[in-house]
Amino acid sequence: MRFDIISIFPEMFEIIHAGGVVGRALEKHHFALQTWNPRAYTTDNRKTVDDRAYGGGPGMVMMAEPLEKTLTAIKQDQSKVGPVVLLSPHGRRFDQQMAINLLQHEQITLVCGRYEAVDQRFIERNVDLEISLGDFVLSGGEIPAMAMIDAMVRLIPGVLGDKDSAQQDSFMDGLLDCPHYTRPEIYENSVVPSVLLGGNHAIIEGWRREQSLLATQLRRPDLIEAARKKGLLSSKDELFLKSIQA
Ligand code: 9WO
Repeated sequence: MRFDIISIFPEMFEIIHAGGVVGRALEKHHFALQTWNPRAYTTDNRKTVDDRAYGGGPGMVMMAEPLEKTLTAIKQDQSKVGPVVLLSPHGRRFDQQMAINLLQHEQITLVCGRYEAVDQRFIERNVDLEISLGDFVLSGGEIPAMAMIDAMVRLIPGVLGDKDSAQQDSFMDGLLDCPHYTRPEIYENSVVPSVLLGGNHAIIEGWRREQSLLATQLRRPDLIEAARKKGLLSSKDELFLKSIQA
């Protein structure tokens, strides 16, 4: 997977190199990343990328031309180009399934807007997909772009260890995670559930599944319904859910 990122703040993406799972994956060439600054594709001395909004109102709008010229440069540089994605609150809500689907492409271009907005003509002419991380407004698309990259890179085979990727599978059930504990056994008078100390793996797995179902039913009942529709709940799961209805 290759990510080409259009941003007037390319330095923000240096943090990806800093370490952690994603930094290591980059070092090991599990994916590639290149930033492209629209200021490099301006023609005026001031390298202008924004201008006032037609119709008035506060805030500046990102101009179509520097963004489109940046895209042209990416297309000239890359033999294969996948979808052009704009990070925007208007977009389709990002989730784990979208991360999986987008990973099927060899290349993705992420467009990070700044100022108040992006000229609609750039969006209509060039953007294949608008993606939102949630119903909030930020000052730019860079942080959502990095969040998307993080979510996708974790799914690339070999990036996580075997133990961690098994963990991914439990999220693939569409349920929330069970509670986790580590040493000490007693912390400020609060104990670790005894089932986890017993060493019976079948019983532990059964407890974890129930805890996942319980947390999901309480906090995100919509995910229970979705898992049910996908056939991800066993009859044992259904019996447990019935037992906690009270
Ligand atoms: C801003 C905006 C505000 C209200 C309704 C729709 C909106 N669209 C945009 C927009 O596309 N803004 C550009 C990108 C330029 C200004 C900063 N941008 C942005 C992206 N702010 N917030 C996001 C974002 C992206 C993904 N998930 C959540 C927020």
